[in-house]
Amino acid sequence: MAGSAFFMACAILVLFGFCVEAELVQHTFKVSNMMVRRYCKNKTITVVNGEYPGPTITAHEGDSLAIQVINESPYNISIHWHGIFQRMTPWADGPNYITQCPITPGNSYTYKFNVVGQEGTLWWHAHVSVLRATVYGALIILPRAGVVGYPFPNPHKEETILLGEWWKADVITLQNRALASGSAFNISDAYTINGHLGDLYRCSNKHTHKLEVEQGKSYLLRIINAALNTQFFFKIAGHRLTVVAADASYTSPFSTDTIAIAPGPTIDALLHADSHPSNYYISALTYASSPAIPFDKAASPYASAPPSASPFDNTTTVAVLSYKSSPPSSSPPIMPPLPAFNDTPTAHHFYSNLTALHPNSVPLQIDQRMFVAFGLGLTPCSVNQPLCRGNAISASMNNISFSFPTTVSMLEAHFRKIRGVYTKDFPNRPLVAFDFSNPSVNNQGSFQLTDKGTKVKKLKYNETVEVVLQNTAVLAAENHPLHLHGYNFYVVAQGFGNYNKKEARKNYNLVNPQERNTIAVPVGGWAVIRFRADNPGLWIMHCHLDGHLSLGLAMVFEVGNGPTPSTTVPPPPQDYPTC
Ligand SMILES: *[C@@H]1O[C@H](CO)[C@@H](O)[C@H](O)[C@H]1NC(C)=O
Ligand SMILES: *[C@@H]1O[C@H](CO)[C@@H](O)[C@H](O)[C@H]1NC(C)=O
Ligand SMILES: *[C@@H]1O[C@H](CO)[C@@H](O)[C@H](O)[C@H]1NC(C)=O
Ligand SMILES: *[C@@H]1O[C@H](CO)[C@@H](O)[C@H](O)[C@H]1NC(C)=O
Ligand SMILES: *[C@@H]1O[C@H](CO)[C@@H](O)[C@H](O)[C@H]1NC(C)=O
Ligand SMILES: *[C@@H]1O[C@H](CO)[C@@H](O)[C@H](O)[C@H]1NC(C)=O
Ligand SMILES: *[C@@H]1O[C@H](CO)[C@@H](O)[C@H](O)[C@H]1NC(C)=O
Ligand SMILES: [Cu+2]
Repeated sequence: MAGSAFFMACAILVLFGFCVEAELVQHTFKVSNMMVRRYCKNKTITVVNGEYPGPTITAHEGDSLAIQVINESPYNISIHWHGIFQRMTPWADGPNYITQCPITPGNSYTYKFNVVGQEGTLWWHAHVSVLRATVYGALIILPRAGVVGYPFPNPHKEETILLGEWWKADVITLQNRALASGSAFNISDAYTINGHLGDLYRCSNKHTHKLEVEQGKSYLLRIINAALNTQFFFKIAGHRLTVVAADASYTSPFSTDTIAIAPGPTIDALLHADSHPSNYYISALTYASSPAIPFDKAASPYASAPPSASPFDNTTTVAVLSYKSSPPSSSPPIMPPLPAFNDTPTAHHFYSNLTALHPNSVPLQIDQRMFVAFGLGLTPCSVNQPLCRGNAISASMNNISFSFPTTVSMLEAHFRKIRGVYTKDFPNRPLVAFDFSNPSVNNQGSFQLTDKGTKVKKLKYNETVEVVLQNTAVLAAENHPLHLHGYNFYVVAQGFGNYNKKEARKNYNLVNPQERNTIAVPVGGWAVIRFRADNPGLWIMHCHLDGHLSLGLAMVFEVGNGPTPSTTVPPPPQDYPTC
């Protein structure tokens, strides 16, 4: 009786669009190589469904997704749904050799998962080698239909802005070279907005993204940094932006003229078209956090080359914001004043000033405390690096440079209790403490060498975790965006220098800290994150600068099952790719 009453109510409400069932959102992703033209030259890139950037997935909170990925490319592929919790579907998370083996050429895998308890802008990208350079797209989760809308005035329109990088050379070739020589991945030749280089690059003015607005209306910009290795400053001439969400978590409205965004994060911001009708540049250029470090070759026997300010791509990409009412004009669009490349105060102001829209459930009692020092380092060249001389560049967390397994995914090894794939001894703190953020650590060679391993930190279901993330200055102090799979975490504090518990605690935000899936840890500084391990599975936490992930800047949490069937990881799906 109650059931049919509900049905009746629902049937009536449907007429008014109020009672919408969760839907199944289905897509087919064909991954293949394709020719595109940039810089007046043709180049083969790997894409999804012949689109660059790839297709946008739109769902409502509460929906189920089924995305069949068919690999018609010559490369191994896997796709990660960046920021999706994947509760009870860790098999669909995507990172190569962590939760699955790659989908080999000619094969397919259907990623099935629900989007529950999160809404806003996320994205998807390849999580194998450097294919993420062109295999990416937006994943937008709208509020559950008919329930509550946005916690801000409805915008007139929504626009997705995907920031990316462009290399003239083939990225797989560049990666193979970097691996063989033990050197860093090449910097990009250009930046892109929605796949377009923009007016300022040679031979590119027909390749400029355009955004047309109407005077007096407001627009929701869903900004995604899909670059492999570049943090961006993002600005629009003549306009301020109001940030309303980050990483698909609502924030207190934050007004700014500059957005800083690391690779991985997303920012939702409202743009009010309230300026003089004209044409304005939307611009993105790098935030290059790495300052030059003094170096004493004699005192540093391990380093083969002096560390320096990391080289960076010193170019600017633009799109054009134009008012419908603006009179035709022959003068170029208005350029915003741009921050300096190393403007850390501006980046930090943005990164550290966001707060959650509402007070949230940040854990107050902590079961597991970790202190993780991480950054770059060196490791002796290995036999499969024929072009390497002496030491190869490496990266580590608590001195462990993460090695990916090759024969089985870690999640499958966990599920089937296969031994010898990984060990459960990821250290809770560095074995050797040193003056982590002091640039002179470069003159003390033994801090440069890293160890190797495939180690997890084991967590019991529902334990609360606090991780102090301490950036080191080894080789180069740099802002590293650390991304955790399977969870959002609360960023309770961040700062520069070495973490000092007593000082830092005074400034912990335990009321409304920003909730993120990625934290850009300040250059030469630290950040403190907290989360509750209520999502069983194997979850990688890694630097979202792709070049650092491949050097080993990663570790994995192994989170045990809960007490009930609904908190226990089910067996892998039928079509799960094995090695
Ligand atoms: C370059 O690519 C364009 C399509 O993007 C195509 O029409 C043209 O034939 C290509 N040229 C060469 C030399 O492959
Ligand atoms: C990539 O970087 C290496 C090392 O800096 C350099 O020798 C090479 O020319 C670069 N390759 C390209 C295509 O830019
Ligand atoms: C970057 O390029 C701009 C414009 O070409 C130039 O003014 C600036 O000095 C360059 N900066 C660096 C660090 O190379
Ligand atoms: C905003 O950032 C500045 C540093 O750039 C800091 O001094 C200030 O306390 C921050 N405000 C909030 C509310 O976090
Ligand atoms: C890291 O491990 C390497 C290799 O075992 C060792 O040489 C180095 O001293 C260690 N560094 C630190 C800071 O623990
Ligand atoms: C997990 O912890 C929360 C907070 O202490 C508690 O409310 C919940 O019941 C716990 N869940 C389980 C399954 O233990
Ligand atoms: C592709 O994946 C298969 C299965 O894991 C593996 O055997 C092969 O070596 C991989 N190929 C490359 C180029 O990584
Ligand atoms: Cu990094």
